[in-house]
Amino acid sequence: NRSPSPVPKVGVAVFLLKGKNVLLGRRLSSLGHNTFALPGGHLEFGESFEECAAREVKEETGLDIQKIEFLTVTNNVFSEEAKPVHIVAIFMRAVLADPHQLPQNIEPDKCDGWDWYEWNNLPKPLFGPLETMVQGGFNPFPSD
Ligand code: 8DG
Ligand code: MG
Ligand code: MG
Repeated sequence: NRSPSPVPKVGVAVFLLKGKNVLLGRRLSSLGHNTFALPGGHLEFGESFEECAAREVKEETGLDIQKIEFLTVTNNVFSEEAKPVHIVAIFMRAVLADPHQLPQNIEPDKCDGWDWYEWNNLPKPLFGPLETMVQGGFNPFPSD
């Protein structure tokens, strides 16, 4: 039985910012199981990064976002997995279109639930790619 050669994929993850807080959820997927991660998912054919960010946040949390901006990109090779995964991760930031809107856990098979966490007091363990960025001093907030 031939399985196709694995190829890199593109992931888009969103730092949804509210005051000093970011939205995180504990992953229930096998990749990064039980770690806290940003909302996000895989880029679909023909999508812009901004479109993918808005779609994935809506699909996973029900939230509508605005001021969607590109922040950075990282290269993530999960070579320890049973099925190795290689994901080029695009990191965006955004804010709520309606600051009063509350996150819903729309994909309960993939996420334990969404909540706001203070940037200076992030939960543990963070999803690997996010942990690496935080360790490196990355800050998603506008600098002004
Ligand atoms: P989809 O089927 O809805 O398209 O995908 P998904 O099931 O929602 O994908 P995902 O794993 O949540 O996100 C895609 C990839 O993006 C993920 O496997 C690795 C990469 N990624 C990071 N950091 C983060 C993060 O903090 N959150 C999310 N959601 N993905 C991230 O490198
Ligand atoms: Mg996701
Ligand atoms: Mg998704």
